[in-house]
Amino acid sequence: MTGFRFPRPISPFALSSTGRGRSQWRLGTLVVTALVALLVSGPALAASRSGTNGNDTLVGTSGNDQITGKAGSDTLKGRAGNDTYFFANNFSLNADLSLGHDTLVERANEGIDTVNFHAVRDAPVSVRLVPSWLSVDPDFNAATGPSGEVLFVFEANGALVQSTVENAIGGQGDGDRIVGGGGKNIIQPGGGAADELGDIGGWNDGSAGNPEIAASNDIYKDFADNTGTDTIADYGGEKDVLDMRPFSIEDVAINAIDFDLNGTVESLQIVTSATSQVIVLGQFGDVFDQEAKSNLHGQIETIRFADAAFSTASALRNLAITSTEAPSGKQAELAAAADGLAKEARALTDPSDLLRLPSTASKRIAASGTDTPRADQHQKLDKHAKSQPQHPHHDRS
Ligand SMILES: [Ca+2]
Ligand SMILES: [Ca+2]
Ligand SMILES: [Ca+2]
Repeated sequence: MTGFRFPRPISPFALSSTGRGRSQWRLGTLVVTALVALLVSGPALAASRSGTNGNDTLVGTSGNDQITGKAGSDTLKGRAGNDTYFFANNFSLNADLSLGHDTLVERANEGIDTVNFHAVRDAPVSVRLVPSWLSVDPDFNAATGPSGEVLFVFEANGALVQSTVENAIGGQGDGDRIVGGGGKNIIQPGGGAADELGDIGGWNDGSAGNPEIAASNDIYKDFADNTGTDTIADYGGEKDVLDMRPFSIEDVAINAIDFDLNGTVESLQIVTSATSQVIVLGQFGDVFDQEAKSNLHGQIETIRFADAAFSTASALRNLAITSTEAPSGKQAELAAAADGLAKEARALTDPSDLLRLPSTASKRIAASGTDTPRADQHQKLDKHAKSQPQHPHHDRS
């Protein structure tokens, strides 16, 4: 290299008799400065974190992370970004075969996050995304499944902090129950039959009842793997969406039905096969007197198919009439199955409790005026803390 020189102003490698050390120091500073700039301003890096069947603490990044705690009592922290948490059968079964629980940590400003139970196959999952009803029952911000429970609440500086989870995907088994609250929720049944979906944003059962919840605009989607009856009860909102894609209008039979058998047509039935359907309770009017009892206004404002979208109740109602009057070959087959399917759906539904809310707890609290659920939740967290093995872990939240 002797005798070879870069022009001095351009290269930090320039070998002057006096400036060598200083140039190298400058180079190092430049590189470090550039790296820091990249880390600070560059796109957030997402991570995929997977735990063991023991008790894990998994911490995401500021990007959109994928977090899988597996079995055991895990603490899952997505931090900022739109994170997805994955759960399978036995998702909080401890090594000694006792049932533990996972703790999900997501503060309100930390992205739009999803709990995905699609890998649960053996039993129903129940997901409730209603942190504003913690005072009614801690189960309103939690999810349960086969040998699994995940609490959307954590303890910080001795106080309980509610996590905010926006979206939920059900399991492949039958009988999932997913309920959204005052936030904008995306709810997916996840496959299987007899899934009950809904959103209680808009709830109002009077001053003596549970706290009112502001109406919210929610999305229900991904019904292609439904194998039986899925029902939707959405309390309020002005821009709710039922996304029936990939079905097109020709793939389904659409009926306006008298679900509560009081002589008035009020619900929407979308038959998707001879054995499967989606029912929107109260799409066209009051169902089971729940408008007066709890302020259920079941209308979904936009119903989207692969080939068309309907944004007014009247357009959909007209389509329901047309679908019944002049069915094509496939639609005739679906229409023939419709009455039997409606009966099946009625048998699955509890008219007084369409979303099977933890009503026992709500009555107990309403009667006593005490705050036992919070105590319950503290006990649960305390028990959890005691069941955790004593090992150092780095808590960065
Ligand atoms: Ca684990
Ligand atoms: Ca997050
Ligand atoms: Ca909602």
